[in-house]
Amino acid sequence: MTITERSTSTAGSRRYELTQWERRFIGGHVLIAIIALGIGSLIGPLQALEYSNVDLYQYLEPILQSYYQGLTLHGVLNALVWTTFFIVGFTTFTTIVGLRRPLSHPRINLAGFITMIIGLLMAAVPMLLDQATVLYTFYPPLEASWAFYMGLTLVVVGSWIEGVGFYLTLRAWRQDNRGVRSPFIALGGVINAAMWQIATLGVAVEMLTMLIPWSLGLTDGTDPSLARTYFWFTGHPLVYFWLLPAYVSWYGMLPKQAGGKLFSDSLARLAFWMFLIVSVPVGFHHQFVDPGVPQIWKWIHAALTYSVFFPSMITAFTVIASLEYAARQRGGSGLIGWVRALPWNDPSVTTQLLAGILFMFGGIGGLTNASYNINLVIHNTAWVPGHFHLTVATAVTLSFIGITYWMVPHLTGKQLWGRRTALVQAWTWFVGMVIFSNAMHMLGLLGAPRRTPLGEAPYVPDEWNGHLLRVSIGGTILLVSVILYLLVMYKTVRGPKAAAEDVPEVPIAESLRHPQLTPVWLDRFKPWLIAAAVLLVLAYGPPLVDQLLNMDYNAPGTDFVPW
Ligand code: HAS
Ligand code: CU
Repeated sequence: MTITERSTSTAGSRRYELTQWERRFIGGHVLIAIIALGIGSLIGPLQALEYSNVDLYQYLEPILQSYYQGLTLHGVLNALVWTTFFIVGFTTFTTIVGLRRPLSHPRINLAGFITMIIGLLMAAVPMLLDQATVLYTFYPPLEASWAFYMGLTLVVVGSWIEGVGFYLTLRAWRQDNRGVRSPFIALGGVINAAMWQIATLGVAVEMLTMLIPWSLGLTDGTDPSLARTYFWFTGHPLVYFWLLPAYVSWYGMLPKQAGGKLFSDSLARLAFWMFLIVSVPVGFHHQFVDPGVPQIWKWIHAALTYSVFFPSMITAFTVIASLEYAARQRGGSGLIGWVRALPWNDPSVTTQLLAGILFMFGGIGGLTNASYNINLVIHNTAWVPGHFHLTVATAVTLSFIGITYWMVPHLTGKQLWGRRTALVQAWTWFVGMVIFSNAMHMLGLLGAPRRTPLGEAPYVPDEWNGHLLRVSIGGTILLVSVILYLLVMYKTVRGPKAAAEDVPEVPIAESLRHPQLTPVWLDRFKPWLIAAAVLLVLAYGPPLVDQLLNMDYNAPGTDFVPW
């Protein structure tokens, strides 16, 4: 095989300079994301403090009517809005910079972005008016205003449209670069967009055939069991839609920031393709206790869940190998001692390393959840938010924060303000989350329910009290961390233009072996899309047909949280 100069792939010397429009377009996504994270995270401590009986909600009326309205805003803004807007913005960035060419159809992407903003505004109004206090999973028979459902649907449709724009851009690049492996950071983003388009079919059907007609009064009742199946069809792959952009950074950027190379381009691609095929057919691991789903299908989805563990193990191996390579290049030595040689003084690196470390524990908790019999112990307890604050709220969110530490200065032509403040931000997040999530896991094991204002609960035994207090302490430390983050971003954006050499470059890691040596089958969509479709039909076809044949729209809606 001859490796041409043109095919230097993931890195290469030629850089792409973003146009002013591209900077503003990507920056617009990131700005909305950070505002959502800011508001959503400031609400978090209200819940955490409530656990030790400090009820700040009473002072916030009439802005927030209840614990549940606060919890809904916290979940929707952080888990849905911050993530989706950041991911679409970041994927626009990695597509353009990875392929070193502009979007092929920028109007398509612009239309997608505008659709997302309209959707966000539509969903925000009823949430703020307490007309959509249904939590971020919006399970019926809890009923929200039609505008909430329609708004969220538009956010998803907008992200689909932008996904089409990414795909068309990659296709145009491929037509001009036949036989050349697609640059990893661009390919990874497009695979994630494709996975998202398949995954969101579930929630799209739920919205269009159930929730929207129901909230408009066109149907009298609803079928909560069927709605949950549709929701988790999307809800589980949603967590990988959040995770994969962090993986793009861990594989394709972090090694460069640490002074090394990507250990294996092939393994990186393999992990992404595996996520494409096994992310979706596992949703029943959220429904182990649901009556309408036959036992055998729960078992099949549990088994498939273990297969989605593998790409994360591949990631742990490959990313840590890349980091070790980097650390040894920097003079690190020893079996574990090399870790100290990593650039811990770079806030963008430190955030992502700390995110990875906590993800190891999040992953172990995930496997615990997936194990059918153990799930019966922890389901619907505080253990579950303990798990997802290590995963989405740390592995993902802290990594995205780390990305903004170079990306926001890069987009605005500024220098990062307050490097030390940013480092304190990273460590306070880590420490706060260790305390918070450990206490939540413990509470879960002791039987404390999730989504419950435990400060008011009359049944709290003494043995929970220490953990409840630790939830509040951890939540307060996290509040400090969020405020520091917002301060760093604000000061950076408001700071003066920096000299070109002070503006961070885009870190794109070279692969240790030439990417052209990566097998062709790891660069082709078709076989993986076919495999994804086949597995999906096998894992969801029969149980879904069964549920559809037995569906009954007989549950009336309710607008309060009944537990
Ligand atoms: Fe989960 C519930 C199973 C991963 C998010 N999960 C949730 C919920 C959320 C969530 C939000 O089976 C709650 C939903 C709700 O509201 O009801 N989860 C898993 C499994 C995994 C997993 C098997 N979850 C995630 C990720 C999430 C996420 C990722 C967000 C981004 N989860 C479940 C189950 C439930 C569940 C059940 C239902 C529970 C119930 O009963 O309700 C796996 O994918 C985890 C695999 C991960 C690993 C870790 C690999 C480690 C790596 C780190 C490398 C280290 C580095 C740093 C780079 C095996 C890759 C090195 C640093 C140095 C200094 C060297
Ligand atoms: Cu899941």
